[in-house]
Amino acid sequence: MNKLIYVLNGPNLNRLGQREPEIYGRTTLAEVERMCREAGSGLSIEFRQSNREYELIDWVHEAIDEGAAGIIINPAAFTFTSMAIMDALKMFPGPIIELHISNIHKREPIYHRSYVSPVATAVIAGLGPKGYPSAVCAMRDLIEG
Ligand code: DHK
Repeated sequence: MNKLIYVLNGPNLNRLGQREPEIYGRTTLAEVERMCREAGSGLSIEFRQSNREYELIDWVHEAIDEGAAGIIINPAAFTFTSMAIMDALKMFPGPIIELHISNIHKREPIYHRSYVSPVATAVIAGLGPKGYPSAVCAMRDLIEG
């Protein structure tokens, strides 16, 4: 049975490609999903996006209940606001990769303190949309050792 990983995306990422292209690029979320599935051949990938905080929390719980091997999460703006998402991720037994398209540490101070980084195995930021397939490859190494 293929190892299962969840790729979760937070608010406004459904607008990827149109939204602030100077920061996030012109690649759409559908294209990002395609890149993840290519990089993740041999893995089962659940690729989701929501603008609702509770839905992202429910999907972390689902990943726990489904025995997922790993979670890749771009919490977007919830990165800097959500203790609830942090608490949900704390319960996940496998590796967690926090992902940002932009280098949040190079941006305004409001983007510098992440609630997710303290519970993440690793953080990828600033590689643009290509950060997603990189995260999938890194996750494969973490779960296949
Ligand atoms: C995406 C967002 O929506 C912002 O709120 C974050 C993140 C950065 C990204 O770079 O992927 O700050």
